[in-house]
Amino acid sequence: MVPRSRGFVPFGMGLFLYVKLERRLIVEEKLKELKERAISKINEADSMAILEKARVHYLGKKGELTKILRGMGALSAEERPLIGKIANIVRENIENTLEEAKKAIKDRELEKKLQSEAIDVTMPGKKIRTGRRHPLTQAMDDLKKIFISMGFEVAEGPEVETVYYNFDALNAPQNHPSRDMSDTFYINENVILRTQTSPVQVRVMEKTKPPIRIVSLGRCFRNDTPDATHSPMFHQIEGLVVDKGITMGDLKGTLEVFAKHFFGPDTQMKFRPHNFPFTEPSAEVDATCFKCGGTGCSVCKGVGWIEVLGAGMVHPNVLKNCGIDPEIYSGFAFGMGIDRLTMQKYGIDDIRILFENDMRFINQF
Ligand code: 2NL
Repeated sequence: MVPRSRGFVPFGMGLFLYVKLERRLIVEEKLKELKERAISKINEADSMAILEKARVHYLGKKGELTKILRGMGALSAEERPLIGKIANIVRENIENTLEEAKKAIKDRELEKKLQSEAIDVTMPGKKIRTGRRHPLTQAMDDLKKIFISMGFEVAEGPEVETVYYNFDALNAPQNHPSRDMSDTFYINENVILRTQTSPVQVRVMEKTKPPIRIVSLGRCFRNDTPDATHSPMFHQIEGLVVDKGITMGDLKGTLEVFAKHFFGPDTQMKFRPHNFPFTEPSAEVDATCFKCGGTGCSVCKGVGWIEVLGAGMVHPNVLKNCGIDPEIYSGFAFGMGIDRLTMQKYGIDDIRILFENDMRFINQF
């Protein structure tokens, strides 16, 4: 109860009380104003960074709320808890608003992210273009598999060869027509593009003690003018077996097993006498047509047989040239054109299309 004895203490107590009340109201007013400003600022914020800036500005150690509370020193001991309570409520209000704004911004950012990363599952997919093996590669893989299953190893050698490995070592006479410039690509007098895969076998025989059981496959080259049945580049597979006691019977048995695997289990074989410089005796080998089985069709031109390979017993001179004693060892060899077989198998009527890399062609296999 404040005594109001105006006459006794003019202005004294009344003014004092009024000023004190005024100070408290000013602090309260300031707190209220701060709260409103802070809340409206927070509600305007559209990023976490702006929110954090606002938090530091209003509630931080050097922030506006602290500044106002420092002014409380001028208040009396009864007033301070009251203002303290109000200040706490203001702080709580601002903090709650901050939390809500934070959550709203997070939600909005998540929504934005989800929208930008949304996948339209109804959009057409991108076509995956898978490659495929060229029909010649398929044929070579098939051939390798069959001969590997029979105990052969695959040997490789250079496509650029010497005249020695391609002709001399293989017992080709000096005047053999295949040596001619018009039949063979010469790099120089002694170096050529191999015309067969036999030089690979010569190289293996030179450095391997029998038993030898190898096949070699790959590109060969002849100076032919391209047409439907000739290409200056073509593919061969050759096989070679050298051991003690190898006979023509081993050759026939091996080729028969191969033919039944490659052309079908009912395939029959026919040996016709022939002549190669590197084998003696030599033979050309026909198989019953894989298409008609021997009754005659367009693939076998009505005869029921197709010529598939050349073969024979390795000429003693070839063994000698490779450092193998023909009195102790004997061997057989055979050679086959892969391109023609592939063409017959798939009904391809022009060899040149195998080497044009036209995807419309390759995609059919
Ligand atoms: C054919 C005929 C043949 C050989 C290749 C050969 C290899 C050596 C020794 C003896 Cl190292 N012979 N190979 C034998 C006979 C025939 O190929 O018409 N090929 C398409």
